[in-house]
Amino acid sequence: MTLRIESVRALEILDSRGQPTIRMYVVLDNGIVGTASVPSGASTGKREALELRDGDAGRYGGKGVLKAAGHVDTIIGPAIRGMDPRDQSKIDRLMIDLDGSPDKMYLGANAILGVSQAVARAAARASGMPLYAYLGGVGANRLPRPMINILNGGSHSDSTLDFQEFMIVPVGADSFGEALRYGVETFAALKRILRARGYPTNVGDEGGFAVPLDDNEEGCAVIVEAISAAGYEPGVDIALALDPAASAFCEDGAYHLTRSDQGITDSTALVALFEEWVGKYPIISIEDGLAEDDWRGFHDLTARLGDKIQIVGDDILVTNPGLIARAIKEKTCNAALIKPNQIGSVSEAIEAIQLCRKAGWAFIVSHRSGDTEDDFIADFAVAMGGGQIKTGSVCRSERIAKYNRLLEIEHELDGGTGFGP
Ligand code: 2PG
Ligand code: MG
Repeated sequence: MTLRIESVRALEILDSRGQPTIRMYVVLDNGIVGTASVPSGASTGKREALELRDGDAGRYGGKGVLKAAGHVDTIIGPAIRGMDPRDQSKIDRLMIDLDGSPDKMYLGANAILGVSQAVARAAARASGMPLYAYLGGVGANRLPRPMINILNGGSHSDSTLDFQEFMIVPVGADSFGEALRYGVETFAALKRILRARGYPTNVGDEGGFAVPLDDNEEGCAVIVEAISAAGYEPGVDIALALDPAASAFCEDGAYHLTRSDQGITDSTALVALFEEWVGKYPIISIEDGLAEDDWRGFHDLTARLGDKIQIVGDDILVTNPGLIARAIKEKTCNAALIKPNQIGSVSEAIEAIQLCRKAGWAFIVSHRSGDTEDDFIADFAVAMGGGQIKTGSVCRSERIAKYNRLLEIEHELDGGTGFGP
């Protein structure tokens, strides 16, 4: 079967924060269309591939993406016209070369990733396969374990918490659907508890409650309470995971916490705090516990806790195979967050996961805090063999879209073969 890309179009649309982002349409010569919408972060790592914004203060406060859309229409589209959409890595490589910069700053990582994902979707549709099977082959039958973000702090909400994400991981559930149900019931129990204490129950960017708690640690305590109130055993049925996103409260190498823990200013004290919490709460994963430039602090945290829990690099690694390779060598963490838009193409995100697998690291496919109804990452996680997925709370449709797609995939696979490593 011959397949050719006929045309590529880009459209400026809105993300879940009401900010412009980009949607692509890749049209094949047989009329099949693949689409993809690109997400956008708030707590971005400084080494992420560049999200091109117009900078025209007269439109969307400078955040428009018409330049990136223009690059798709005038540069990327004509260059990949006539190519076979199944040549994913060839197409990605061509776009990377056309851009020519290390961080995709000329064409924009938003432009390149959108086309890359839409090409994959078009190829999957044309091949008559669901996206996860097309990208992952016949062995793609394991679901990712969800990390569900039920308290939002940091730059994702106006709650008082310094730490950005307090997540629950239904470790005792033996299927994706059951894991999700555990999460939904705990989220509901947390709402009841917060309400009973007179707290507001409005939510932050990722759908977790944005609560003015006095202390970061109270976030862990109240979640443990909610797990029990929902009828589950903390640590056995449901564990905790944190993403402090420490770059956001680190300035000139010093950490500044506003909610208690004021004595903490250096990584040694922060590592000691995490160690204490891991002894007190069923925490199984800490992402960005230290800031993106604090490779030494990360190394210390991994040396102290890496044999007990997952130490995840997000801002420090930015899904970049080069940085992941360095972190593997230096034992900086033992897991990587995988955000396709941090690196800017499907092929490079796959390469990052392959590196993790080879090193015996875990990986977590992740959404962004500004996201859309696009559910690409759900299929992508299954294609990559499961792992874990981080896609926010169990409310707000841009988060639920991914969960619903995973329920659909689980059903299609007749349950699959459980969770992937
Ligand atoms: C993170 C992400 C996603 P953002 O820090 O892990 O939860 O946030 O998209 O704002 O970078
Ligand atoms: Mg993070």
